[in-house]
Amino acid sequence: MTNNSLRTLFVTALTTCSMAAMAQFAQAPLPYAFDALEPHIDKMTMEIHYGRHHKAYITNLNTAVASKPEEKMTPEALMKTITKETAPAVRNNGGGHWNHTFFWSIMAPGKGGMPTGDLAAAITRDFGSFDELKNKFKTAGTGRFGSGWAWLIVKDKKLVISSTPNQDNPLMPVADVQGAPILGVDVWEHAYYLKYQNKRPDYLDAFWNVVNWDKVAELYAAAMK
Ligand code: MN3
Repeated sequence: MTNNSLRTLFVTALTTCSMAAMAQFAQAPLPYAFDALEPHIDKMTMEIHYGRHHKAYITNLNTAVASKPEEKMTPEALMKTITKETAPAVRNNGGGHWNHTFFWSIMAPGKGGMPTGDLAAAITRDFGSFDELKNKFKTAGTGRFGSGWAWLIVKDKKLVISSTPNQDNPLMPVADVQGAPILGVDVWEHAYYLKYQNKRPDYLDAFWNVVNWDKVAELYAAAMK
């Protein structure tokens, strides 16, 4: 090996180490192609939403927590520390990172349909019917003025629908209603404007076609343990 190639190797190793130390929070690959949720959620929206919005939350979060204890936390542990006193950059970008990672995971191509098993039984028990859950979830999403999220959560072993402003979520002690999220939808305009413009209700109707009920059922089971 020449001196030059040794030197290149050494510099590469150093750069890799310092990058890893800086970038505590990282973006997992999208679990499907950008166009996989078409026609319900369009390719360009997914490219911009995942590639720019979500990515920017992570970049800004890493800057906000650099050399702070929060840097070592898991995203979920970080959410559980968010109070009114938390720096807005940590609350907003931390929430942005957790929320979007969650959102990508509860959608998938070729999904939709009806929940099954224990989850379906719990929906009937707590809402009367799946249609009633959908009505209440849509009301939470359309009723959130400005930007935010609608959620289906497990709270005290029951299913509850709630919504949060901005990038808050039900894991945060600052949320009005706290619980374990098992389903959520982004109602920021960046999530739907290219395809649906101002028609947020149409986007919320289309969302059901891409819900990954297998994943939601898994989250439900974990939350009930
Ligand atoms: Mn978003």
